[in-house]
Amino acid sequence: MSNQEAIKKTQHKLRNARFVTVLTGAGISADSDIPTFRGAEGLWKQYRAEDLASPHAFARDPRLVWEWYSWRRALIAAKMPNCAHEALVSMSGQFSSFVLMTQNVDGLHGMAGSHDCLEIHGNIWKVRCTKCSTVTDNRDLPIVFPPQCAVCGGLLRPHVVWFGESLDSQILDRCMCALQSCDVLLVIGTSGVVQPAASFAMMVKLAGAYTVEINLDPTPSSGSMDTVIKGRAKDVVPLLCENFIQEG
Ligand code: BJW
Ligand code: ZN
Repeated sequence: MSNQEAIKKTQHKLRNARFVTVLTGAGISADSDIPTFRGAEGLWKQYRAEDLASPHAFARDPRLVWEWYSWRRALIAAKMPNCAHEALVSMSGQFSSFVLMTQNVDGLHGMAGSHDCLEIHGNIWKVRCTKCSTVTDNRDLPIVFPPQCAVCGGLLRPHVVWFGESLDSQILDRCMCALQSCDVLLVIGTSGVVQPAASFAMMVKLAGAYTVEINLDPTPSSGSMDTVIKGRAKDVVPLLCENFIQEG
């Protein structure tokens, strides 16, 4: 199927869909100039994931982990949502049910206007106390180390999900409901290697829904998708949405 045919097919599926679910990854924010994790320019080229994004790394050297998060917070603070984030906001009102879930911690979906976005890996603009688990919004730049909990004085950590940690069970339950009931799943800008999100498309397919991948490059999941659209999120997603609104 050519790219143009894949886009047309997806537009058609969306026009006939009632329940739509969307999973996004770092690729959608790459179009807002936020680095992805994997790939030639990815963050993991410079840093080892297990040295920074794991509970073990934080226990060993919380200052180092906070330095990395402070650097990323400063980088993200200057970035804005792009037209792919915005197109998903426009799309959200067009269906009986529209559920957006993201692996991104940058908060750009919320900034674009997607207020119910399920942030399955947390949010870089929140901190959590390692002692009393209180979660608070925090946009301080830079973070003064050691950041301390206002409630109990414990050490604060980024409110994100590291390797080996469980996802928030309430958020995961909401994801499962949306995956089991959707007619169409759009998977945008994720390499599809990190669990459990990497299994979402397969779950949806087994439940009988239509799966579409939008990505610059093929991924391990591409072969099992119903349709693959090759391209940048900022070019493809608005196209799907515009056509839907015009013809819907
Ligand atoms: C574009 C583009 C453009 C670029 N337009 N596209 C089962 C089997 C094996 C292992 C496991 C398993 N279950 C759990 C695990 C362990 C682990 C895991 O999956 N490991 C694998 C790597 C092997 N998972 C976990 O530990 C998870 N917890 C869990 O499952 O708990 C239960 C459990 C624990 C332990 C054992 C068993 C069960 C938690 C995962 C947490 C991931 N955390 C991170 C860091 C978050 C905080 C932070 O940001 O600092 O989340 S890692 C990092 O990867 C980040 C991302 O959200 C995540 C996914 O990355 P994403 O979004 O896919 O980005 P990239 O860079 O990989 O890809 C970008 C894509 O965009 C590419 O495809 C490009 O082509 C594309 N692209 N420009 C469109 N313009
Ligand atoms: Zn506390």
